[in-house]
Formats: sequence, structure tokens, C-alpha cells
Amino acid sequence: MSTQLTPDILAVLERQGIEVPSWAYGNSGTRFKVFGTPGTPRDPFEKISDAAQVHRYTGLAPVVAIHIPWDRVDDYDALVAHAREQGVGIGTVNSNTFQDDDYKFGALTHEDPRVRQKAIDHHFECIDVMDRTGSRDLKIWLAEGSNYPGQADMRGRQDRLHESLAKIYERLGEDQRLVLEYKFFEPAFYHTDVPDWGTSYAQVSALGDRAFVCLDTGHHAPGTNIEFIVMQLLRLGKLGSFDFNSRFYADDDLIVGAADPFQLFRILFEVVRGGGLDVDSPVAFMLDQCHNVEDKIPGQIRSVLNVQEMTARALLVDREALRRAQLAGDVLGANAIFMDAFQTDVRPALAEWRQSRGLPADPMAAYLGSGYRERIAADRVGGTQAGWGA
Ligand code: RM4
Ligand code: MN
Repeated sequence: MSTQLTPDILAVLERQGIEVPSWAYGNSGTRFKVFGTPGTPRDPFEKISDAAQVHRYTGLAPVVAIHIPWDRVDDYDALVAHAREQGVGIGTVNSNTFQDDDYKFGALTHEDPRVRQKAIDHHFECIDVMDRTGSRDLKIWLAEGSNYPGQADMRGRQDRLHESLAKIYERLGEDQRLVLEYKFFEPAFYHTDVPDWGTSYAQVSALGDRAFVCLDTGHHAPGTNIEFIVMQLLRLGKLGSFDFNSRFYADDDLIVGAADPFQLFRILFEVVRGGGLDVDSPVAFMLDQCHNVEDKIPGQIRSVLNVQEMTARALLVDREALRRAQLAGDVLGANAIFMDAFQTDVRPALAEWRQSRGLPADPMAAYLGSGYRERIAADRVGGTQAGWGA
């Protein structure tokens, strides 16, 4: 076994689990066109079967996040049993208040108490689902804001958001958590009610210890130093989860580590530095991606491997040497230590380690050779658009 990955590093990698999103397996697209893929899942059960393939070949994706109502089923016990049979579990439950006419001018922030209550009730339904699936986290992303200056009372909306979130939070069980995701724009183009980590932090801090921030890597203005936010939230004990993806322009939801591998490295270095991979870490690592033109299961396999590879590289940083260089004011020396780890190819060592644990050295090739893709293409006719159209 190569000595590059020390037992300490392997111990961290061993317990790494990345939650995959059920919606990544359905057809998705842009507002211009949604391209169909042969074998697209027709229901939440089939989405879970597909997600389980990712875990089967990588050992990295033991949990599937679901989205309500997209993944609403009559029998959640059956969904849990199905997931278990496939070797995975059900993780974070995501709420959805962005596809109902009533929510045109807001949901949890709406001026009308009836609409607010409807949105709160939807979250109560999500908590009921969590009780059935044994999920820990309720993740809330809000599509709320306004398009024109003067259109909305931004201050009043912040107050109503707090009141609505407090009602939802109160309903959570002792072992359950609320994570609030921010996004700087879209679908609203002038103001957004939870645009940044500071707003999310202010809102969750006002709720209590079991409320955290969710950081979606695609939800910042270009040029934002995301690893600084990671550092700060870990420092404050309020980083609850990541939605990993990558972007060139806006919220592109591309494969994590594809657009900017170095940024992923910098983020994961701060995760390591801040204890985000420790045994008792509160951080859930999730993907939030859409595979519009590439095959979905291979897209997810690529994604979890990207996270694993970059985690390994982040763990390779010689932090003691780095600290010495920092204290000595050795600017280029410190930077060189950092870059050395980033430039290290860990793929052969990871393949070897994977094999030693009974996993395929090359998960992508193993999946492509398994015949699963051909089987679902033949078996499933009339797949649904498992995301945006549902
Ligand atoms: C949003 C946000 C959420 C995800 C939806 C599908 O932009 O990132 O996390 O649930 O998309
Ligand atoms: Mn997200």
C-alpha cells in the first residue's frame, strides 16, 4: 500500500459519507429545454435504486436526500425498507415552497397569514416525513424576494421569516435540526430574503442550538471567498451542511470540483482546519447538482470521487510546517506547502486503498460495465422529470 495516505488520513477518508440528492437522478434542464435520458426513474423508489449504484461502486454515498413534494409517497416505511435493501438510507428532507401559485410573493415571508401558514404546514409535513424516515435534517431554501426597489417591505419580511421559522423549529424533535440555505439571487432579481451567510446566521442563531446554516457552493457572487465563510461558520459552530456543486457563471449546479478544483481544495482545507471532518462534526456533506447533458449516475460517481480526492489532498497539507512558515512570515514557503498538497495526484493511492476494502479500483468503469444502465433503459419507459416540472 502506498505510503502517501497515512493511517490518520485513511481514518478520516474511511468515515467520509456524501449525501446524494434524489433530484439528480431525474431529468432536469434549463428554462430552454429539458433533455430526456433513457432509464429515467419513474418514482422515488427508482431514484433511490439509482442513487444506491453510486454507493455500491464508491462506498462514498450511503445516504440519499429527498425533496418534498417531489419524493412524496403513500408509504414511507416502504421507501425506507427499499432504501435499506439497496444498501443506503434516507437523509436530509428538503422542503419546497417555490412551485405553487400562492407563493408568487413569498411563502414564509408572505404578507398574508394564510399563505404563511400554508408554507409552515408544508414544513410540518416535511417533519412528519423525517419522523418516518429517521432523518435528522430539515433543509430550507426559500425562493423569496422581490424584483423591483420599493416592491416589498424587506424589513417586515425579515420579521415574518423569523416568526415562521420559529414555528417550524419548535415542531422539530430533540434529535432533529433545521438548516437554512442562502442564495444571493434568483428567482428574485432585486432582493432575496436569505441572500447570504450573515442573514442565514442571524436567523438560525435566533432559533437555537439545533438550527444551522447550509452553504451551497453555487450560491455566491463571482469572486466570493467561500472558504472564508466556511472558516467563519465552523468557528461559530453554525455550519450545518454543504450543498456541493460547481459553477462558471451563476447557480450552474455542475459537478462539484469540475469548474474550479482549486476552490474545492481550499474549501476542504478549511473544513479540515475547522474540525468539519472530525468524528463529532456537525457538518453534513451533500451534493446539490443537476446533470442536464451528462449521464446522471456516472455524473454522481464523478462527483463523490472528486470530493474524496480533494479531501485526501486537503488532508495532505503539512499543517505543522505550514504553521511554522506562517509564524516565520515566510509567504512563499507557506504558499508552496499549501500548493504541494493541492498538486499531489492521489488517484493511484485511492484506487489501491479502495481495492483493499473490496471496492472496485475504478468505480466508473465498474458501473459502466455492470449492465445497470442498459437494464434501466429497457425496463423503465416513460420516466418523469423528477425535478422542476413535477
Ligand atoms: C435550490 C437550492 C436547494 C435545492 C433546489 C432544488 O437552488 O439549491 O438546495 O433543493 O435548488
Ligand atoms: Mn442547494
